[in-house]
Amino acid sequence: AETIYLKDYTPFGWTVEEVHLTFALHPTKTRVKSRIRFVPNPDVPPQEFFLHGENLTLISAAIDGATIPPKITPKGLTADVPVGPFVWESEVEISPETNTALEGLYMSNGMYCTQCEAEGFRKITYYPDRPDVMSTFTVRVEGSEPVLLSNGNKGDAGTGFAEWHDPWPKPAYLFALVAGDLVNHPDNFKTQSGRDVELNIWVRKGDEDKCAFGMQALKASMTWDEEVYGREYDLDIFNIVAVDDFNMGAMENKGLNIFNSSCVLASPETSTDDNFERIEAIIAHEYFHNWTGNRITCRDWFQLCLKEGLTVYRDSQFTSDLRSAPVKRISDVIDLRGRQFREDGGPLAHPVRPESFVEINNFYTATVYEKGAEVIGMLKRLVGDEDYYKALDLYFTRHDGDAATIEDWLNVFEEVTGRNLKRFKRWYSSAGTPRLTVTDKFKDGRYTLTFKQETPPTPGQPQKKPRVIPIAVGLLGPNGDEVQPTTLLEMTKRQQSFSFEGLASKPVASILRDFSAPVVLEHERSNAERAFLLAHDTDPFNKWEAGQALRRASLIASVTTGAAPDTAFLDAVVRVARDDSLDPAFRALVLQPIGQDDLAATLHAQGHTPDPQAIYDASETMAQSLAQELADSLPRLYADTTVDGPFVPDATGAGKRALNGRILYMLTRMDGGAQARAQFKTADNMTLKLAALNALLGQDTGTDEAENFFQLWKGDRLVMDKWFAAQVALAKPEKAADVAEALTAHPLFTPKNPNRFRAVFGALTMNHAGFHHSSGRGYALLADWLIKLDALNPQTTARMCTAFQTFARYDDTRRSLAKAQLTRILSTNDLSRDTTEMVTRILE
Ligand code: HT7
Ligand code: ZN
Repeated sequence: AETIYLKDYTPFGWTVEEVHLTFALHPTKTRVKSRIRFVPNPDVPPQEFFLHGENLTLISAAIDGATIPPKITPKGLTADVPVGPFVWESEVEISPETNTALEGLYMSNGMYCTQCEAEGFRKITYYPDRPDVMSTFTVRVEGSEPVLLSNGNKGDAGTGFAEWHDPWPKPAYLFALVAGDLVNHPDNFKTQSGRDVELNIWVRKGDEDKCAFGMQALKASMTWDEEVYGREYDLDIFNIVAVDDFNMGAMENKGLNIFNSSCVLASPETSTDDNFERIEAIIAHEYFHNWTGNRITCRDWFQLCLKEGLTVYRDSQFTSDLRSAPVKRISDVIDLRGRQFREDGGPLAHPVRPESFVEINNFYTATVYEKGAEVIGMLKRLVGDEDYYKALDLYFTRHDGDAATIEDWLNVFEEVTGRNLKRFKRWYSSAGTPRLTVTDKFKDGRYTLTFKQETPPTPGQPQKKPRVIPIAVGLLGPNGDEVQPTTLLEMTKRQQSFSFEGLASKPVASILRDFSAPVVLEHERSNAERAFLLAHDTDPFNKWEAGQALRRASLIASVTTGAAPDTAFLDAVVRVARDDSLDPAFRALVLQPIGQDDLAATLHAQGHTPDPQAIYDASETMAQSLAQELADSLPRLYADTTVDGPFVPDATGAGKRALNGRILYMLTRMDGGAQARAQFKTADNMTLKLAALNALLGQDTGTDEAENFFQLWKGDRLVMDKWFAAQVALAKPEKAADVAEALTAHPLFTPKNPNRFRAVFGALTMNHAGFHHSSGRGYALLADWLIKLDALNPQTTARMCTAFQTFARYDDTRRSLAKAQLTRILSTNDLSRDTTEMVTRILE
């Protein structure tokens, strides 16, 4: 397969002035007619006229009204075209019903829908399917479905047809069409300049009662973007559609966002607090793309972080403003370490702006999204809030309507601040997570911190240059008072010292406050100091981080030396758990176990070969010890998590329920499950019900409750995903693969629905000791199913292959078992380009 390089970028030889499309819908014989006006681009040397097109049956093609015979290639077509402007017309036939890849036009539960990002439009019609070709679209949809939708504003409509016009030039990846027997949850919004916008969430009949929260989130997002970024919505209508079969979370098509139903439908009975928060964030994310992605798009797919990093950054600001900023920051860092650091430390590491790819779908990664957002957070920290918003204003005015690059983005910051960002730009070009080591010295009232940065080699990048690292630091005096409030140190060299003067005694430094840079901080310090920070740090992130450091040190000692859980850790955490003055959400985060995969990464970085079973055993012992230490307080703490009144999915209630989950988990270890069974019976919302079921399953019990849950919810596909996932995620390591395999035989299991497939196999891969069981059963089962899935849906298959990305860190037995499965996948006939690229990179 061909590798595409950033350095080879060349603009398209024509501009596209107008696109007219007509769809005559049919499950297996949809006809798509296009009429497109091309005008030669005078700035580009002449090139062969090439239009992308895949899996299309060409019915006819014409230029300026005269039929032509184009030359069809596996990737598209070429044709002889006039020297000046011309009108291209074509008609193609496609088969949505048999399109199981969920890319292009496909069917989900009888409804037509599209997914065009990144390169799906070429499966709909012949077109220059690249993000730097932008045009206005007029679309006519013909079909017997009651609801016929496309991008932009409404045009004529009548029986069996609807027309849509999108006045904003857009790349083809933002095209969308939906047709089906849908019902809407309507609302409206008045923008800050007084424009009335019709809002709709379209769902299948029966889901109408699950739209109110999403609509509220949409309106909150629209208001927030006006208030914080001065960005207003720009069409008369904004439609959201919920689709069951979808490869990712959601898609920001202009004026017609399409959502995985799991990312928009919510009700207290069927959705957890985590679901509500995620839905709110994804609705905001897709809405925010209207400016960061749609009005200003990407020149090419190498610039993906331009829209994704910025939009993730914006949605994290939104969640911080609406909910709790510290809780959001801590949760984001847990996620970053779990997914992005994992990627950055292994064979799939790539820069935030990659320089080459085979299949772009494989680069919708935690590095592009989450590290991309971290880079923007660092930039904002370095230039300050005022200049950040000035730079953003300039970005929006200067590049509105453009297909832009990271250079364009950094230029506006350079212009506004007068800074030279050449070194900072390394965050975009260099892969890998920097390790930041710190030592300190105190003499004559002067406290000196010396930092060293080093980034381990990553594929294709053996040597690393130093990066600009913003390090937020505060100092605490011996009595716990803050003697130096948060100051930003700007590290630019490999090694650099910073001093603080006039201190009465040696302070305790709180370093990398608010996780001011995506680095691994290596700071040798005593457990007493960590416990001190957990008790006194004024920075909520570092307060939590101190507890993590204690817990991590104790677990590593248990795994490597068999040591019992550290009493300094147990005492400190027990104090936090009992401290009613602290936010329950924060206490829940302190009580949350460290992921076993994360511990394996730490062990590996420290030169050990991680043993998944030993990590599991140490984690279990730790959890048991914590439950025992807290045993006397558990009933009281449990009672305090009661939330009176009807369920409200806000941060306050969610925080209490998160703590409920942690306490109940411990209580179940002590009372044989009595409280969890009672909670399971009486809970009136999914958060409490699932917490109870999880607590029971975690103790290898709860069979009756699982059956009861199934009987109650077997008609609700999103709740059933939870049921599938919980059983696999919480199975004992030696049973996990068997449980997963048994569930694949369940009548409700289907690999065709990505949510269901991920429920079972995502859960298996997240059951660290289960997936990496020394029998190799986890590896073999996943490989069996990835091979089956690849024939249906390459995108989701390739994404799920990432479960194997850490295989090289384990012992010889596991390594060779995993390698054998990867090799087996790679040798499959007709393996997709997506999966081939992924497995090849993992094996390199
Ligand atoms: N921009 C979108 C990314 C995307 C996607 C979404 C659904 C299905 C397939 C997809 N390929 C790429 C989603 C986002 O980041 O907002
Ligand atoms: Zn996005």
